[in-house]
Amino acid sequence: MTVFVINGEEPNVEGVKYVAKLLKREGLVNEIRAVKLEDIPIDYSYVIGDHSGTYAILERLGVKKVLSIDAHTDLMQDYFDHASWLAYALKDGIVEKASIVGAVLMIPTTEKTKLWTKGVKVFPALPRTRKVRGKWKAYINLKQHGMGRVIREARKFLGREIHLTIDMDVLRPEYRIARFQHGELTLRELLDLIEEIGKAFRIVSFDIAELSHRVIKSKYGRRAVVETFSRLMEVRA
Ligand SMILES: [Mn+2]
Repeated sequence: MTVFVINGEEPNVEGVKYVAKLLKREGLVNEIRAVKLEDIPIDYSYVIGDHSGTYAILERLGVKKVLSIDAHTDLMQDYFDHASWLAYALKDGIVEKASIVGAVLMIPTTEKTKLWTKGVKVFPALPRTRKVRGKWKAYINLKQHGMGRVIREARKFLGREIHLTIDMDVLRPEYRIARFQHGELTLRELLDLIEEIGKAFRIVSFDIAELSHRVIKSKYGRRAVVETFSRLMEVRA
């Protein structure tokens, strides 16, 4: 049964509550099971507000490999929030390996911390480079290398069983779902990506994150959330 995690600031809380009703109306969930961050039950599908909620879900599930589809890498290290939860999860040993697909921001350009080179592989949406042993190297990215190559590389790195987390801000700005900066993917691309991930991996559990009040007034956003959730339910193990 899908769990709706009521977390984050007021705009996120509003977003999750709205999406819960939306998915019920669409017949995609039978009842609304809403919980607070401290009461997360073991399940396989979650809808959450602030992306930092994924930390609590992973801690609860004990899944150590994560595939994150996100416009941001969420690898900041200043304080715990939606922009740093993955770095904290890696540091705290909640997550062993993570791959981020579709990032446009916060992409590391140097190998200063071992965390990024050992535990993380980033596959940006667009061409990007980083410095490896004094030389600039290109990241494998969606635009130049394609979805198939990116998924193969992620699969090699993570193994077969994963938790899949989707930050809805990975979609282009016109979808207006998340509070902060959106990324580069169209809904079509996101749905194809989910489809291909479903073939290559066993998705043990998943979550959809960074919903906010903006989705209430966004026709494209509502449609994107409904279709993304429904596709995830189809491809899940
Ligand atoms: Mn995120």
